[in-house]
Amino acid sequence: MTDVIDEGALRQLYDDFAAASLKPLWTEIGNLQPEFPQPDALPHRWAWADLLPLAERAGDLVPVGRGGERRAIALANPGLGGQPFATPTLWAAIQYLGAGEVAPSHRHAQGAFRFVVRGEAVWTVVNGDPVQMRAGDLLLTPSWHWHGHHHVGDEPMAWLDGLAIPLVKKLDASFFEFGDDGIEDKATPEQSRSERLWAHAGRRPLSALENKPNSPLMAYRWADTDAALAAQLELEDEGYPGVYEPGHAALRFTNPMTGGDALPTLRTEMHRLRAGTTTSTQRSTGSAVWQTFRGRGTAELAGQRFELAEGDLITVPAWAPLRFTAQTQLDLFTFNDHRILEVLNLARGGTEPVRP
Ligand code: GTQ
Ligand code: FE2
Repeated sequence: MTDVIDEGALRQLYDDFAAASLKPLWTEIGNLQPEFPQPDALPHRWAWADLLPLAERAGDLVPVGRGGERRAIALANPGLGGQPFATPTLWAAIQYLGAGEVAPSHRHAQGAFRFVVRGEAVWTVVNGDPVQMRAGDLLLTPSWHWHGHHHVGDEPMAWLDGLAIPLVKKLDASFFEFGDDGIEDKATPEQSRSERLWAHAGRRPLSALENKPNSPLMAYRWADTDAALAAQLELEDEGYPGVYEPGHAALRFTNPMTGGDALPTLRTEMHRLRAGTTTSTQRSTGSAVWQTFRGRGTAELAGQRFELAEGDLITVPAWAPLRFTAQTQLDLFTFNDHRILEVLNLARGGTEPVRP
């Protein structure tokens, strides 16, 4: 290399790189290989009190049916350039169905779940199995399972949808197929067939011994989640181990066949804080969405404070330090992409201070 750089020749080199569809590393390295995660996604809060009236207006103005498929309104992270993505990998939406409405059956490569803040008037029919959606329940729609939703009550219902839509888009792995224009089975059983077979903790039916990536259990009921969280805090009161950290009960929704995550692309958890508890501060690679189910509190996220009331949602970008404080008993649902990071050996993080 010569000592004196020929600026004109250099500019010509860069122009020729561009003309040849090439780009040098040395001008981009800070963006491409930062010392620690530099997410575009921003910490952000969506208040349920803002989301619900907007969903209701969509209910009045926008029919639900074949083509648009769902009256689902996505959280669009303000750092992601207007894309309908809560984080670079996670789709989170409020979906709304009015009395008697039907969202037609379809299936897609993207795995999905529903989490219900309020109501019990909707059944989601998963591969022909009608599954009631009630407050506090987590309902699964694994990849390539047929699903449609039908409303059988008088009061409209809104709930949270989570899907790996952004991840599957980035991986160019999307497939989609329309099903019946209605749904296969409009029955409204108390229990789905999947629960009758699989909702018996620690007991797997001998008819199904093959491990599958998706949980065969489509509904994780609030009564069971509530009891599991309450037991952790009771044991803490009695001086026995089991809570996640002091005043903080937590559980993960798992595939009863494997004990691993209920869905391969989305980790789902429920947390309960006693009134007055402040959690440890944690951060990690990958991103997350949290929704308040019951109670009030505060999230401190990368130096910002967000007040949380019932139904409120926050997005947690990669490496952003997060801790919660509970004003009342605080029940929080969360989903994230950490399982993907684990599979790829990219998971890092923990309690602050975290060394990269
Ligand atoms: O309910 O099937 O929020 O397919 C996005 C895509 C919901 C659904 C969404 C979907 C669904
Ligand atoms: Fe769907």
